[in-house]
Amino acid sequence: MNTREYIELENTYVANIYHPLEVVLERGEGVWVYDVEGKRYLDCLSAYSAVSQGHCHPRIVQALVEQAHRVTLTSRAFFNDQLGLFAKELCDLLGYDMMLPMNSGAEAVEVAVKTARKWGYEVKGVPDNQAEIIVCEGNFHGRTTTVISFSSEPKYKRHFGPLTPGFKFVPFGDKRALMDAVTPNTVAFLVEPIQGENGINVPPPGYLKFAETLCRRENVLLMADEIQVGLGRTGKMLCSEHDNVRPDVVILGKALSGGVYPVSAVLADRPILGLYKPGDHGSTFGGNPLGAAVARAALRVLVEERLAENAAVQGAYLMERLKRIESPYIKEVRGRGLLIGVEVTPEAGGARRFCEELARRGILAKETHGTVIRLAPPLIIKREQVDFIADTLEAVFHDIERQDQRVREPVLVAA
Ligand code: IF1
Repeated sequence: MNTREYIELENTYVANIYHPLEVVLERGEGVWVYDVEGKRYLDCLSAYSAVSQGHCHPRIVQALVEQAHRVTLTSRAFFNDQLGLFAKELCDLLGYDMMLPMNSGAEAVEVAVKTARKWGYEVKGVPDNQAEIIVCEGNFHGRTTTVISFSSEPKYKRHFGPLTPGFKFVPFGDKRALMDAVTPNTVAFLVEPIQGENGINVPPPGYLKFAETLCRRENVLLMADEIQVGLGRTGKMLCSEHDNVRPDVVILGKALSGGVYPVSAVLADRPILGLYKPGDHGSTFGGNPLGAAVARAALRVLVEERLAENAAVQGAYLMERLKRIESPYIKEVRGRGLLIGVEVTPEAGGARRFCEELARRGILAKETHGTVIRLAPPLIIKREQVDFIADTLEAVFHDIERQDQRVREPVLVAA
């Protein structure tokens, strides 16, 4: 089959929840992915930061295959020989007492919400069913019905009601609004250290530190959604580290498994996760030995290949190169480490057309919120590959400008 036939198949049998670029991928290796026509692309999306270790990393795939020949799923009605080791290695790496393993990011966010409420009632003494969680406008934390209940994006909520109550919105980065939103019933503040989906929005310096101090003073849990920005993506093991902040609750997913298997987790200290008793929560696949073995390998790769450090170095270099591109169509270049957004101006006609031209030239990038080209390549990326990204992006902007100029000029001549 060819590209068109694969696209027709997917459009016929799969619910239409995305607007993909018309590229059909069949193989991935490192920073490269290959389509069914044999064309090679540098993956600048990394499956939304899940494939930070690179596609099909041999050590992670090996862990998957070896474990798959031993046992894949036992349920947690019994212990298994991988989960405890994974939990200790993860907690030791990030400096927390305990973790609760799940599968998707949204499931881990749901656990964080349930944990904050449970802690609020059983420790803080909030009256039952009165718990409030503060979230930011422009947040993205997943697609389950409770999680979209606290989305500020109408499109994510429309026709999915009735929604879950108990959430308050504050503008992202606004210290005053955050302080004013806290009440005696506030149990948590849930925040992305950098907003990914909303356009790679970096908060003002000191905002997260302010939030941490406020939460400590008001006996509110600071919960950081590090699913996209964590695990080396922004140049630190956790994005919160940039602000020298230690959240009470850390939520992980995506690169926790290197994109090889769905693994997510919530980390916290014993006074919080120690509240759980048998039957309070559960999951068929949560904590399964296959995912645990894969995640152990994915974490080893992150640490031993010093991927956070590489993200810091290559990301700074890429940012510097992108900021030097002179184009009337570039409004702003922002981000941290290897999570970079190139926002285009209103005159540029949207980010999609740039992503389509980038794909034609062998760079896969995805637009977010219509005007931002998100660049998030695997953290293993090398200098010459970063130059390929920057060179190609510069050429695309200049070619599209010239093409638009030609379209405009004839009108001037005629007039
Ligand atoms: C989609 C976005 C990115 C996330 C953060 C939780 C989750 C995500 C900060 C939920 C997931 C994915 C989901 C996917 C596209 C992608 C995405 F544009 F939607 F927001 F990355 F920016 N917290 N993000 O980014 O994790 O349940 O998906 O494992 O839903 O379109 P999940």
